[in-house]
Amino acid sequence: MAQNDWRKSVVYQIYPKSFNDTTGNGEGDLQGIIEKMDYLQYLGVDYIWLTPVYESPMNDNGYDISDYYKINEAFGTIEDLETLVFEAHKRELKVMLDIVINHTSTEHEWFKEAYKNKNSPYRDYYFFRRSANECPPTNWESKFGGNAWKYDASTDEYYLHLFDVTQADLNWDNPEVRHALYDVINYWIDFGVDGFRFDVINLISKGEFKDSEKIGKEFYTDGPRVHEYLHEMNRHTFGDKDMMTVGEMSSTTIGDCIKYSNEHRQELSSVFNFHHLKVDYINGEKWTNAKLDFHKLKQILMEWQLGIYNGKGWNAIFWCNHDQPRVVSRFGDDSTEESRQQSAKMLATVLHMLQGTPYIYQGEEIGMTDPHFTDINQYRDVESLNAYHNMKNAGYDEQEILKILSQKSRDNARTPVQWTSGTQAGFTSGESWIDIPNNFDKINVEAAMQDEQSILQTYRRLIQLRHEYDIITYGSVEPLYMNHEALFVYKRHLDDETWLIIANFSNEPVDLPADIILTGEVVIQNGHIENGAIGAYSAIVVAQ
Ligand code: TEU
Repeated sequence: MAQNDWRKSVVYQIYPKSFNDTTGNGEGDLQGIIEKMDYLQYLGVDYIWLTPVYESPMNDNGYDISDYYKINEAFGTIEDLETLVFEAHKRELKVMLDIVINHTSTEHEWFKEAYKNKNSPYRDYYFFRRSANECPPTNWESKFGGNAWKYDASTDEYYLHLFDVTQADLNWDNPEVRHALYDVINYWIDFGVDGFRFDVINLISKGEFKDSEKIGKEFYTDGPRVHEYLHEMNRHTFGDKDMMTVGEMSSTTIGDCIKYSNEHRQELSSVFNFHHLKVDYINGEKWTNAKLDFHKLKQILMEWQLGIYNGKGWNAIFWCNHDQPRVVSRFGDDSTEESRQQSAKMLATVLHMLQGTPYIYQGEEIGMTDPHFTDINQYRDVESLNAYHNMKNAGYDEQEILKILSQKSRDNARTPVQWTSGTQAGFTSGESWIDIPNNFDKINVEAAMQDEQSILQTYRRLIQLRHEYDIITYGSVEPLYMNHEALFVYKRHLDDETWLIIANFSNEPVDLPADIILTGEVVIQNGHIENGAIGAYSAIVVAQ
């Protein structure tokens, strides 16, 4: 168990547009990240992951890349990124870049060539298809709404876009495409980064283009040649380097994730899956209002804990990212200051004691909340705006739509990091590109750094614990009391050590089951335990 094993790492995710603005244009930039490097060191994380900073028309905030080798001017220059990597390394922080290679922007040179000339070699970089009738080639749906094929009258063909119409899917079956993408990865390895997050990487191998009963997912999710392609990518790029990689896997399975992340298969180091974040969907449908299904949450997390470990594979563990609402508003309780503080600490503890690599999304460490927007004009995200129009067309009432958006929109995560109680939360000297929740006077980094009891201090302690105690990284997991209404309980075991983790997800004290023995050393705790009951949103970890 090497001291520098990447498995002991904690990753901090940065969404540059909302992190810190140094130019006053209302959008974050690379210099803004450099400015906060000491803060990241203070937090104690090992890696920072930057969501895409490449040239992009920004229809999907950088997940629509128009040039893999250039930096988006809005974020800065290539020299800024060099400085960022240098400043990070100086502080023993590693840098991961986001690689989006399932699709490119339609502004990418490859697509522009492909689009204007049917005989161009670039045509086969994408999926252009004819249809036998008036309908698109298949009935597959875009993840952002509508059919996944866009018609081009000039050639009477359609191209495939699983996401926005400006994000055209790349044809990985074409070896030229694959090698062009490996060149991109190698360029950034030579640049000096330490790892990669691969966007929707389990969608790269499309199966047959046939009509679907399930919006098309079954044809391209964990598709027929995906493992072969990832192994090939590994061999041509990072495989023999000291790098950490994580693949974002959409609607995947445990079996496939073991294959993606099993070290002997030489694909990726680890995987993200989202099943535990669909526990407030109705029948798998995101654009609904639903409460957390607590049993389902425990069941899914534990199924993955038990399924993927013991040397089989490696998971990323996370509550938040730039696509998900803020966890304290979602599975915790932001209705009072006390419940926000306690539930954010409890959620952090319950997650960071699991096996896997924890990811902290900017602002999560200070318990930032959803902004609770009330007007459609406050939203910026292409997916949310599409969903709004689709729900309107389907006859939903405006208030109902706004309620759903305020629970589910990706913009919930995208409001700026609240640095201070000053103007614009210390994020910009101009005006932020998206509204800032009005709780920044209390919830901000400056205040959290001064308060010894803050959520931030809980996160710092959890990170230190992971670095100090091997049981958190390597220990096996034993789920307990799975049917309990309010408690999330499990044990970790390593050699002769046992740690017990108990978390109360409810807003009132809960009696501990009579056979729970709390003797041992308290490793971390928030809230209190009195007369055999654990307080509302409290959590405790005991080394026994
Ligand atoms: O997201 C992939 C993905 O499927 C989601 O998490 C997506 O945001 C969700 O399904 C919407 O309901 C990745 C990126 O994280 C996301 O920001 C991009 O928009 C998307 O890929 C396309 O590149």
